Amino acid sequence: MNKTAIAAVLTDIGTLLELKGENPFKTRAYLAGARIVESLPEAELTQRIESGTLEEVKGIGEALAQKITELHTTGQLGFYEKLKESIPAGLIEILSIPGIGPKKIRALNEKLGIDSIAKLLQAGLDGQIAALDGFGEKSQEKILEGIRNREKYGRRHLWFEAFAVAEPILAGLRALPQVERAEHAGSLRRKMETVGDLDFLVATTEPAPIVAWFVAQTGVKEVTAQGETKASVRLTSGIQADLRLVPPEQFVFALHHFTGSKDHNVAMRQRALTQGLSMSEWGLVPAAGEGTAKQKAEDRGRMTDITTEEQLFKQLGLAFIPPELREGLGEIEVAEKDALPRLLEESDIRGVFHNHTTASDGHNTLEEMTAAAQALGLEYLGIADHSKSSVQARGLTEERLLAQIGEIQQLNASGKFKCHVFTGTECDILPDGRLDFGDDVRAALDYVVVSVHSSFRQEREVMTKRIIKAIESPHVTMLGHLTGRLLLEREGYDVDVEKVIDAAIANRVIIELNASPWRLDLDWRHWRKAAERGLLTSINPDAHDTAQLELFRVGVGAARKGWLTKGNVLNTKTLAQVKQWLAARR
Ligand code: DGT
Ligand code: CA
Ligand code: CA
Ligand code: ZN
Repeated sequence: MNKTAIAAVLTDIGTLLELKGENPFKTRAYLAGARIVESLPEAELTQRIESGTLEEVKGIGEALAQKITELHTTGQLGFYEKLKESIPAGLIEILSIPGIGPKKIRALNEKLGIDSIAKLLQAGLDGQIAALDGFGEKSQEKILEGIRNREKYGRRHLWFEAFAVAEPILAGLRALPQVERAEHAGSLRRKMETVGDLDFLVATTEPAPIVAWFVAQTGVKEVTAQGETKASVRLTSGIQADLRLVPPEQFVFALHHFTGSKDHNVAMRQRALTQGLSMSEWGLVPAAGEGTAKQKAEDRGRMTDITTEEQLFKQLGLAFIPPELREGLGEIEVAEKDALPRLLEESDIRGVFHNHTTASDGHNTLEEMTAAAQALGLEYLGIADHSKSSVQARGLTEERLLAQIGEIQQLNASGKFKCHVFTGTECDILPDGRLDFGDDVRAALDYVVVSVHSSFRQEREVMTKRIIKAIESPHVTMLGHLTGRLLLEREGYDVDVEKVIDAAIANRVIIELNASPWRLDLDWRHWRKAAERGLLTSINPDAHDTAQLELFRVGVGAARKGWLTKGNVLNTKTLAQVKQWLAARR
């Protein structure tokens, strides 16, 4: 099990213990342990487990070290399984509803006997929840909305979490001697922000042992289908995974087909037909009733030469279409003219803005964050801790911010790190559109992110005006998470995105692409058009610890889906260029 999966289990244990009403210290130890595991480099974790030195890490005691080791080596944990069995399944299911945590579930269970989502819904509709001590009308509505959202979003998963589950499975497949080629397909390969199920595709002449491995691997909870050339399993993470096995000469056609999207596939088939070809997961063959027998034979000969997707697209007169663009949104027409953009790549990113430290709600200090950014090879790191109105996030007062500016200037001057640190803030946009810090304070910073963190339920017009007012203020560099959505959890605020984009372009303000896998905000669907109209973005990890700095990679995936190129993204500039750009903007 990799560190992300281990951290997820530890977090789960913390939550379940809280649900059982265990000692809060115990609960917190697991949550802290999860954060520590997440922040350790993967290689260090492995090395420490192998050498038995995990307990030397601050915050990891003997019991925790044993559990992490068991998870890492076996992919399972007896303690965790027993814990889950000891709690009614209905209560665990309620945990998946946003807006209701373990403490509240316990209270509802004790006072109203609620032990299932159905009973929870009924109690909410009857107004019983609102009447309880410590709940009220608002939290009842939040719970009901959570239940409705859960139905709406179904059982989808964040791309990032699905990817963490899929990577080791793909590696496992590739390590099997019978496997000639193996790839991810489906929405995971297309980097959709959420994923319904995992799709794996394998080229082989000997499928049986591969199917046997797939259904028996650690992490399989249930085998839902098993045949000679395909299998489906449900994993302990709740994710469903499909495996398909094809002969090597069919692989590229199957890979294209199962990568999708459906809309892209439909358009590709139509295009093939206009050329007298029938395209499917099996291959590309002359359409029935077209051409002479001789021609068909020749075509067939030609098709077997196709072993890569590049060749497949070329055969249909198209430039290679990267998987991220295969959404049936006009990519085929552009590929026909060989006019697809050269998409942004992870290696284009030279620094990251919008990151938090322990000064507000981050988990690592300024120096730790800088060291981590440098270790990632980044030339610069932009700090942006919260502003004073975000009290729950320990937002900085003017005085604390000025002190932080001094600290950062000192760090830069000390030459301790090659990575340059930019001073900044994530300044709250107050409900009336004014900013939490005044002009003079903002002017003292290298850059300013402005974000909405309160009064989410304002009317569309009020919210739109509020954000535009902030954009029009002096000393504002970029707008943070434009819609405030939390994927699979909460819709964004009601806001006229197009109008906000217009205002940003007019005022030369950047709209960030928040790379947090829970946000990916602004959504990729807006970017192609916005960038064409001149909007600049910045891929911002919004990191709250050192490990999250690397989330810029997830943002690059979303940017690629939005057809963005290096030129559309501020943080592809060199340090010298960024300094110049920021100076010119002030
Ligand atoms: P997901 O799993 O809901 O996030 O989305 P996908 O795109 O991974 O969909 P999935 O797993 O149902 O199927 C994988 C790909 O297989 C899909 O993107 C396109 C292809 N495919 C599946 N069913 C059909 C179909 O009925 N028609 C066509 N043209 N393609 C299909
Ligand atoms: Ca899928
Ligand atoms: Ca599937
Ligand atoms: Zn924020």
